[in-house]
Amino acid sequence: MTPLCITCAVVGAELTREQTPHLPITPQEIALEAAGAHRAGACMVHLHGRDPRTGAPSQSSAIFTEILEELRRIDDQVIVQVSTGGAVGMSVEQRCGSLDVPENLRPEMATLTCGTVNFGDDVFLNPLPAIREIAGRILARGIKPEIEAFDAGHLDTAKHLANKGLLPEPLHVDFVLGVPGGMAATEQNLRFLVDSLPQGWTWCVAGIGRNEFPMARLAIEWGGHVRVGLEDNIYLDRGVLAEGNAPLVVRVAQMAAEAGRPLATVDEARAILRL
Ligand code: KMH
Ligand code: ZN
Repeated sequence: MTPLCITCAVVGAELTREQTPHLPITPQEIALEAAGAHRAGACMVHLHGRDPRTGAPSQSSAIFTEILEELRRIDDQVIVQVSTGGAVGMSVEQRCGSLDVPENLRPEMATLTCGTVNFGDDVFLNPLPAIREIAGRILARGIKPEIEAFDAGHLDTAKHLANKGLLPEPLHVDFVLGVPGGMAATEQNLRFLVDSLPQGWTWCVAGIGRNEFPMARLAIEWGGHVRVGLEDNIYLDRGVLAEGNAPLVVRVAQMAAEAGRPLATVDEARAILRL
């Protein structure tokens, strides 16, 4: 069985300290959470930035540089994937600040959302010209994109861009299911999406909120990969807050062990994801 790649989305853009006191905010806190997630079994971390004074989401290259400097000081192994989604309302220029870090800190992956989606009461805007622009910036830096698909049409857009030669195959896709306004986190929907993938593409699923562990279970059984983390879900059990990211990773690692699926090391993940 292919080893399981666990990605940990440690901070996100929307979560607040009012929702959970375990949210990391400063570059040091974010780096510590990322390293802890790696120790718990994740091979990759998905990173957003936060303004350390206010906690507001930030894609500033200075903040990403600080996070990555600190992370590399304590963990020089974990695969780094930066967000180019940022937060709703950010411009393409702002969102891509995460890509502009010194070369020695350059991430191996960056997200590329392939379509617009309602996002609660907001709209996460990703028109085609923006997708092409962000894709170009990711590829120009030799970074591998992870396609973020919040809906079925986003996968079709990724295929369209690949067919036009604007995205190199095989791609890696993260199905983000259960965002209010996006595609629901159901077994039927995930089956449809996985069956719609082109040959050789790899996939992972991020179930939002209470969908996190049920979706993880399906991915473990079906040979896909899993994203967990406070960005997507803050609860370990009903009403029980996860005391950081590591407990969420440990839960998925336990599920994988029960299913007889080994966890991917960072080197195995690099081979599986073709980094
Ligand atoms: N914060 C969401 C609006 C990504 O990281 O690429 C977008 C997001 C996707 O989190
Ligand atoms: Zn994100």
